[in-house]
Amino acid sequence: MSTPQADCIFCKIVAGEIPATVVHESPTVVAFRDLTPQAPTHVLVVPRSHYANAAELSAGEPATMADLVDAAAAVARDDGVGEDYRLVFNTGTGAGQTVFHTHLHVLGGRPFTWPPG
Ligand code: IU
Repeated sequence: MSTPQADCIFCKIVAGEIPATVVHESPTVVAFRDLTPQAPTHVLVVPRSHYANAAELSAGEPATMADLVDAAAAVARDDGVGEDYRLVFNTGTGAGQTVFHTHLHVLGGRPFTWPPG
């Protein structure tokens, strides 16, 4: 679904109905700081349209998926972590997804290990 969902918190942030610290905007995406940061830079890049996860966005609006990645790179550059950052899409509750509006985590500003937890 690409229409706003009444019960979706990220749709409300995109609409400006819930406050967020927005760091980047374009006609297709909004980026804002995560409320519970897991790194010095922790920003969520979301499409303005509602899709439940990365695969649904890619199928429905492939160009916007590229916009998400481009916005993430701009956010990392603007935060001064542009050489070393991690991009994450959690998909499904078993993988840690808690908000079912596609969001790309941009994490940076500290070392990261692999495999992730
Ligand atoms: P997840 O991949 O679905 O687990 O990520 C959801 C993220 O959204 C998580 O890091 C939360 O801290 C973050 N978040 C937020 O920044 N603002 C909110 O109002 C809510 C969740 I709800």
